[in-house]
Amino acid sequence: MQRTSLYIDGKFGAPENRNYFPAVNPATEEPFAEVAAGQAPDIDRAVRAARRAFDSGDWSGLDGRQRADMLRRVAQGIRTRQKEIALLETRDNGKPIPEAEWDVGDAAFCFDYYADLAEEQAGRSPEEVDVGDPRFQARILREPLGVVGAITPWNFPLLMAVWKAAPALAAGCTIVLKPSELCSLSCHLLAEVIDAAGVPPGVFNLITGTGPEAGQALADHPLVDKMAFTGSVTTGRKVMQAASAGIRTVSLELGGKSPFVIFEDCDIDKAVEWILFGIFWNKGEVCSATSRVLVQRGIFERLLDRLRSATEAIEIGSGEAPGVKLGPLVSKGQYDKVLGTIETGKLTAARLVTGGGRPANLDRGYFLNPTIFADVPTDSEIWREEIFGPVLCINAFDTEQQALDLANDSKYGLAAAVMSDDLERCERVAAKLRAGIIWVNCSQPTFTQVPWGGYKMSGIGRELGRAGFDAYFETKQVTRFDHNECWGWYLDAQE
Ligand code: TXE
Repeated sequence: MQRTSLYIDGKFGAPENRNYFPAVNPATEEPFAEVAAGQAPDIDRAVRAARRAFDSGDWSGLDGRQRADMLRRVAQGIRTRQKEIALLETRDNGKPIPEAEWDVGDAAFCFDYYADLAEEQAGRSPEEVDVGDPRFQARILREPLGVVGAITPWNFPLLMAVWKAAPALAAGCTIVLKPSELCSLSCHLLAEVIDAAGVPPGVFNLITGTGPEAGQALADHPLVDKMAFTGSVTTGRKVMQAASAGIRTVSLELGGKSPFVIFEDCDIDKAVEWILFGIFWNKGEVCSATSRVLVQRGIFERLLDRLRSATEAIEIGSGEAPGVKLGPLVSKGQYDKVLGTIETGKLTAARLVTGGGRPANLDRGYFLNPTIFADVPTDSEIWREEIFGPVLCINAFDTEQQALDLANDSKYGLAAAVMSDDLERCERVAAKLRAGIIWVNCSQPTFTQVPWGGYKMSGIGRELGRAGFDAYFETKQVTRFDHNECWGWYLDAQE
């Protein structure tokens, strides 16, 4: 069985304790690889390597164009190994192969995109600022922030790591990546690609391991300058608490319970297609999943009918099988959590429209039927809490204001979507939805060039786009006294 290693200071090697844990294929429930279980001593070695690499200036001091060349080699390396990485991602996570290939393509693009920004930044001169006193000259410089600790989840294992690694490396930072213990393998391949691209030792380090043993040690490490985290609110809070002890910057991308508002003037098939993609893509294990759908009453029952039949036609099975659109949930733990939440939903006054349990023909693997609840009490757990599985809640509304009130009544604010043939109305609603990502007449398409992140408890900071690059810089002012006279506060000004 394949065994993974840690990647520290440019070398692949075993964890100090020589411990490993199994990677389990969620479609078969069988272990298929052994993952290195890094712990605090490994994290410490990796952070020190990243610190040395940063402080030496071997990476941060390079011209952005040189870093860009290296990052483009990483992008090319990912593309060359796209099929291999996608297959591994599917075995580890369960997602259908076309979705995994999509992720790998996006990961390569992300490296190219930030390579372009690194190059652009290198060609820019520092901003000069008029401070209103001719004796002084002030400049604003941007410098790479330092050592980044990145903790990432299992739903897009490669992509969430790349959303952090690509801009951090492009900016000139060094990084220690701790992926989720549930899906670590594609990040191991990423380390191989980065190594082969010739990125200097210590610039990128990979420690696989559990959250409490490796993740917490990274979040607590005093030599880390910034923590970039994607995951649950509970763990995000711990990362932020640890950062408060060391006064470190954090970016947090946490959960969501995103609404999708559908007005009765729109085409029902179009709406159904985007609703399906909004909640069943990636098995609903998507932080921005539009898991609360609000449909104007005039088309509610017709749309629900069409949605039910389309949902029941979704092909469920191993992500490796052709034509499958819904793979198994990532793990036994996630399967039990989602099934448990469905059971609590059945106890409410909500109407179970379809799904609600295991597909009868699949007795192994963490498979669930795509599930829809309608007429859901808005104080119930299934309406308010993130489920992170293929479970949709759908309710009717009458007026635009009522839709907005229902949509915004959430502790989360990651994403929201609106659909109507009346574009003015879409824009009006988009302006009033309290979320960091708004989709109009669609749900979920995500582009590297635009910022990603949430309002309220969905997080702090933005990834992707220019904002995702800026997040890896410090700002420095250099103010120069440029005058022949003495300043004249304590001593007299002289000619
Ligand atoms: O998340 P965790 P889990 C939500 C989703 C899911 C729930 C639980 O609702 O059902 O969270 O998933 C690391 N110090 N999201 O338990 O624990 C962990 O090893 C430092 C939404 O997998 O947050 C992993 O690398 N790190 C989310 C990462 O945190 C710790 C995606 C995320 O795992 C740690 C994933 C600790 N004490 C889950 N404990 C999204 N926003 O997309 C764990 N980790």
